[in-house]
Amino acid sequence: GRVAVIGLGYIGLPTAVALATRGIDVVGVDVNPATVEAVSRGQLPFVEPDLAVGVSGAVSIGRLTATMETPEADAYIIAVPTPFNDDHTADVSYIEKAVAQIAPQLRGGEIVILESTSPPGTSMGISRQLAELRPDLTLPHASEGMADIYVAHCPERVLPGRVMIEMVTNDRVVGGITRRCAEKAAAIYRVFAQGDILLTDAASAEMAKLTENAYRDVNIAFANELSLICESLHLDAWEVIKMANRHPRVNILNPGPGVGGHCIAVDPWFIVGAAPELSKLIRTAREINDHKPHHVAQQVVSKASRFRDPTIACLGLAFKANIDDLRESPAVDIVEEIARSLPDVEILVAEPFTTALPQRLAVLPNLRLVPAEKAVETSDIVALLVDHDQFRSMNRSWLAGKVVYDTRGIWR
Ligand code: SAJ
Repeated sequence: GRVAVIGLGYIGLPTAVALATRGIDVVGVDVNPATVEAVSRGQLPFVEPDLAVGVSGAVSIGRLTATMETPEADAYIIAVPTPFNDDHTADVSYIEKAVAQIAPQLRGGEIVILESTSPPGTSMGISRQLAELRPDLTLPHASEGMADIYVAHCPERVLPGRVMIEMVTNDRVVGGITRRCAEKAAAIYRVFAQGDILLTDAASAEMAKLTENAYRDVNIAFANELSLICESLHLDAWEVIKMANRHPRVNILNPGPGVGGHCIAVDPWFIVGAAPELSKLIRTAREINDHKPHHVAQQVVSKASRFRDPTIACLGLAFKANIDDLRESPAVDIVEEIARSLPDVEILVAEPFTTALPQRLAVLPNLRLVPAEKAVETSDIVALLVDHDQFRSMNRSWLAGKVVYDTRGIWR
């Protein structure tokens, strides 16, 4: 059969490649003409290790094509973004648009799989939307027995930077509107998944995915709160955590400058949205992690007040170590806040994974992107914001005599 993957982003494209390189005919669908063009030529629209060779291979053997029109297919995998609105509610409009374009193609017997991380109830919503658009077809939520169309949720859980490995090796959760839906969806993932495939209902699968990222967020918040407490007590949080972690049942994560990325800083809000009165810890964790960049910026600003005409080095802009992704990055927020708070102070920014400052920073006249060595050399204050390997292995003697604010604890 043919699989249509809707959304050729960080998840959709690797999924399309994983299926196509194992002999499945895959049509990738995207609203962005540049993405469709790149993939059609066998090229990558973004950077992810090992994906480039997969795309060029899948396209050259004729198993992967890309288009802007949703085609007829036997299975549809929806992998579009679910951002959140200003009030932290989920924006499922991209999913609804994808479903609206799938609906006219259906003949009966197809499966529609939602991969996008979504609030509980979204898969059921897809089934209802399809029922409205196609009253001639039976949808699983409406029938006790057989349905014409199957709907399931199969959330991705791959780590950016390790997508091609984790896509194959991770266990997968597959939740169906009915058991039959889950079984049908599982058959598709068995084509490439080597991990276990766990069958459940759609809402449990939705909640399981959100729970994974909320768990990580809460644990990072615990570490971040500890770091604030230790700082106020003039203690080294990393030393305290290292000691505590030698207890056999304690495993505290690393404090940092805040939580970035498109998942962990977003998904917990979908749980809060589903049960606002009950999600006290999850909401507070989000607030602690969201507050951390402001705290870091203000610490650096207060250190600057000790100098008459200081220069500040900020090392790192990415949202985490050793990747080029600057979107939703606490480091970018911190650098912007420092630069805006100290308009007369020169700020030297080092980010080995980029050649240009993001627009938000490029407009600030007191900011410059320079190599790390130069930034450190010419500065009075050094703020370490990302634990890139390059910064870890930096010659420590460069830091002698500088005021250092290490938000990742890599230079202790
Ligand atoms: N961070 C810390 N301290 C830590 C760990 C992380 O401050 O101890 C920060 C990072 O610097 C970064 C943020 O948290 O700013 C998130 O980084 P991450 O590596 O924890 O996670 P992501 O966003 O790259 O990917 C997560 C993963 N989820 C979990 O580990 C539970 C991944 O498996 C998911 O597939 C992905 O979210 C997703 O798409 O949902």
